[in-house]
Amino acid sequence: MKTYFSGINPSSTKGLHLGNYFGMAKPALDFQDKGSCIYFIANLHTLNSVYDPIEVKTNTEQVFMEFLALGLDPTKTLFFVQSDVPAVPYLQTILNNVVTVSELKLMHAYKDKLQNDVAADSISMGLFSYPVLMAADILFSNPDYVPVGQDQAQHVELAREIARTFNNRYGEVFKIPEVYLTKETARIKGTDGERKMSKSLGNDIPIFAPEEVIKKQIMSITTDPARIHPTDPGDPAKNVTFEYLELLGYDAAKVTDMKEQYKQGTIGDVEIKKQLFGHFMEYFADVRKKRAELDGNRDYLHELRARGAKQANEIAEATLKTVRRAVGV
Ligand code: AQP
Repeated sequence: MKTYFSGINPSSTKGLHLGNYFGMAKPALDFQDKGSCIYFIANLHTLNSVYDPIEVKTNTEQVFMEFLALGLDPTKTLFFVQSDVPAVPYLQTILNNVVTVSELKLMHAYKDKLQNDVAADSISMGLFSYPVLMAADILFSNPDYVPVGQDQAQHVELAREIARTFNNRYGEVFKIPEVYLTKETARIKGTDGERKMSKSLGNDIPIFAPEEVIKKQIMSITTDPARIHPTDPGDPAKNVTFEYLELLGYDAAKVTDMKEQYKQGTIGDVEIKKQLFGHFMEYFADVRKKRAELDGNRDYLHELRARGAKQANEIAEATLKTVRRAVGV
């Protein structure tokens, strides 16, 4: 049976967005019936961007609930919180020695910061070395596949490289995991219609936010800039609203019809966005309800978290024992 491993960084108070859902959560959750799954909340990674302890704690609990609401089945899947498993950062300390600074300088999280005019010397070690922590996250459970969105594929590649280097130096310890990308949904565009949907860019549509927040985000979607009036002909390819409607399985004939009207200038952007908003709320109605129910059941969540921690610790400690023996500590 194949093993699947993935996680999410609870770095925003807004929680999971449409990009996280189609890029990672949905494909990852679909594997629950096909193999053995290990999914986690990467709250140690959050520390490289969120400095308010209350926010870190609240976000962690929130995303934990959201994953469950989206369909994570704890009877099938090992589900845990990263900070509950200290063997993982211990493993990172060891893996730091099988990766070079020049390899880390090629990682997009670091390069993105530099592109945003942040001075290299002011970037924290946490951010710079987070791909090594991610390698430790992945490698401790020796998974076969890591389902992620396109932006994280490079980090999985690095984890593979780290595992290869480690194995060459110390003998076969780690399985080399494969990245799993769902081609059509690996990079969901943000509401600006260009960049990747991201919590930090503010171009996201959060799934569990209050209705008015979701509505505001949808109504702010950038559409064909050449179209000033609803009666101007527009280019559907320049309006990401249509992509979202298709992604969310909106009636295909209606989408085709709306695109035609868009080209002819017989439908307004507001009308299309209203359709998307209504459909979005309908599509996620059940999971939003489930999330609210889970929120009222804190004892169950604590019990689940403790159970996941126990199982993940057993696996991580066994791997760490092998790794420590291999390196001689
Ligand atoms: N727009 C996206 N399209 C497809 N997949 C995406 N993912 C994120 N955005 C998209 C995938 O979701 C998983 C969890 O992501 P994460 O939150 O841990 O980290 P991220 O990729 O850095 O997500 P954000 O929203 O862009 O966060 P910030 O702004 O904090 O950096 C990953 O598998 C990711 O690929």
